[in-house]
Amino acid sequence: MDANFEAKLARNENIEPKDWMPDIYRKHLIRQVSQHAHSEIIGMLPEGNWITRAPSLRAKMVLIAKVQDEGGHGLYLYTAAESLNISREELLEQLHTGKAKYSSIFNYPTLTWADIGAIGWLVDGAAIMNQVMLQRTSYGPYARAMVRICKEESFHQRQGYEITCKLAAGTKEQKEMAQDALNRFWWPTLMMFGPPDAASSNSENAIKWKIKRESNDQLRQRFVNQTVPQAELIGLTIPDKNLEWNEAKKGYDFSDPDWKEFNNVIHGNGPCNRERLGARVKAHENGRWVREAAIAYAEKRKQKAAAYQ
Ligand code: BYC
Repeated sequence: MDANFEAKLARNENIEPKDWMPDIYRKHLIRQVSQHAHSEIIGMLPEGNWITRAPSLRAKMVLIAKVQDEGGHGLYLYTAAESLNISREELLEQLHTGKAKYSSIFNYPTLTWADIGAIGWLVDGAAIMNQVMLQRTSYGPYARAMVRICKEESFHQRQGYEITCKLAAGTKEQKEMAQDALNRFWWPTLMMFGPPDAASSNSENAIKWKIKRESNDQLRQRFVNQTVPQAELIGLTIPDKNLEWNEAKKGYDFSDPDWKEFNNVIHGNGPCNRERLGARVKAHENGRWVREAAIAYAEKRKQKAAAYQ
């Protein structure tokens, strides 16, 4: 272990791409940052399904902007991952062959417009909870990418909460739709934070190297504490009979999600895993001519520039 690497971590300074770093630190980051990048672009799919069915022009414009932001987040994160000495092609190959994971949450279907509200409110809400700490992660390019991503995610969370508020204040059927979306997305959202600390194989190194600043359980607890009052304010009910304020810990007690279901989903057997990966591979194939044309154009410009020298 290089003393300079340890000293930088101890001083809370960022590790930069040209700095020496242990190979396991590099590999750990490639795994996490690429999983994060994949989540952003796979995350475009369930919401993208609703662009053509958004209930107003305003809702459509906002949703298009949000889905486009997710594409941008993917781009920053792939670039951060590439700075760890792995190519974009390799990263995408890992996604397309099922070798690399992406967030479990995107393997659930979006059945109604209320699900778009639930995704923004809960899923982006959970994503920010995790990503605020990642602004202080030890790897410089990842930390800097997170600053901009967090700003955009907070807009996403608000657009989702706005949709849910409107439905909750609407007709009886609209309120039921919002409640149904909350019932279906609550447990998968809690799973987004990863397995319980005791079962989190990567946490020890992640905390030691200041990649993660807080544990899966700490962030999950904070998310529950923040979200319960938001549900109560608009008359929706969190679907957990064991949910109860615990004055001693100044937080809610709540039930565990079904960790067996989580393990199934992250191993490729969730309700939409095959559909999502199929759509991604198809989009990649359909974009082949664009990539080839862009490379050919760049090559031509290089030749032209050389001719003038
Ligand atoms: N889904 O040791 P652990 C978003 C895997 S989306 C799938 O605790 P770690 C958005 C984990 O990879 C937000 N897999 O792992 C976009 C590991 O397997 P491997 C995406 C999961 O890394 C569009 C194993 O389980 N955010 O922003 O310490 C629209 C054991 O876990 C999950 C990120 O990716 C999961 N939920 O902690 C809307 C944030 N959880 O790799 C929103 C960056 C665990 O050893 N990532 N696994 O085979 C992280 O912060 C961490 O990687 C995690 C897991 C908290 C997710």
